Amino acid sequence: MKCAIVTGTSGMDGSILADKLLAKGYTVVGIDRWSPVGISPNLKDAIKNPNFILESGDITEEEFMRNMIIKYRPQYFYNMAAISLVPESFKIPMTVFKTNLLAVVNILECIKTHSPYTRFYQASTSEMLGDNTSTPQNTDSVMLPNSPYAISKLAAFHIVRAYRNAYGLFAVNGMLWNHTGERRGPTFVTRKITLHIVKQLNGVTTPLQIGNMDSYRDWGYANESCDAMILILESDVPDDYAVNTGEAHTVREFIEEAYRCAGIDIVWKGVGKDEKGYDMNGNVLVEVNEKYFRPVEVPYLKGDHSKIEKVLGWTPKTKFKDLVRLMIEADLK
Ligand code: F7E
Repeated sequence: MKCAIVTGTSGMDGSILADKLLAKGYTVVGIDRWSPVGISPNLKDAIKNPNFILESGDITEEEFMRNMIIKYRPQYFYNMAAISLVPESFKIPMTVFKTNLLAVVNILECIKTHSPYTRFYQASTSEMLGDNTSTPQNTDSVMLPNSPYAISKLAAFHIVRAYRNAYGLFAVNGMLWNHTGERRGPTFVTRKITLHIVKQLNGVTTPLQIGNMDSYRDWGYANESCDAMILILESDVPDDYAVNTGEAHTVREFIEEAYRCAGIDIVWKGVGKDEKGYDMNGNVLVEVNEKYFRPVEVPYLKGDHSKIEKVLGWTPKTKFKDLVRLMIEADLK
């Protein structure tokens, strides 16, 4: 029976991957830190499956990870665990480098020494592009990372390539542009918006507090992004791929579309930190709050997925408006 280790298994991508791999008949070893609030609702289906094994531990613990690799010697290893909230990375940069980079080096070392046939997938990110606003972007674009998160991920990207080239490991990077869906964590902007709108529909009167609305993101549907990850790790030749939709929209557009799905047209008034979004009756629904501005911003992300389309046959299917709608509908439920 095929076995896959998935770190960060409680998160959006980790849990979707677990579900998809279990559906393919694999044994899935999900690794995540122990949580005082118990098992994540994202794992509600996986946990019922006898082929799912939940191991609690921290990927920064070298010996724990070595033991996991020796114990299971999996065919596949998906490294989805990371400190992934960009503004947070400015507050705890040392922890970010430990988790997003040093843990990757340790896992690769363990695979090289104890299980060289394990295929390793690294969750890489468009955030590495940073200040590079030329589009469309892919894995060959100039990387100008501008946050501890992005810098740690770029170093990890290169260490994966180096281990592939130096030791012949099947170690690959899936560079994903923003992706979201029903399981997105509530601190990321898309889910923060949809959850707040649903609260407002249920009577909450506090406005949505938002930061910079003018950055562009290329948002794909996480369910489809995870299909791409599996294709990348199960392909014939190890290589790095860019996964995105090739369309960019602003945070402002996401807000407008999400309210539209809830039957509300937003009217903007004011500028900069004084800007507010109103409904047709003059009620304030959205308010800019400087607290959510970042020390530096990644202004424009729009990807090129022609390589994965050509080599592995992956294409994005869910369009921006449908993605926003499915998130609102899921949160309404
Ligand atoms: O921000 C702006 C914010 O936190 C998107 C992670 O998965 O994708 C994600 O990184 C944009 C930024 O995602 C708020 O300034 C405005 O311009 O949802 P986000 P992100 O930083 O793009 C990449 C590919 C990753 O790899 C990351 O791990 O929205 N924004 N107001 C806000 N963002 C947040 N979080 N909260 C706000 O209130």
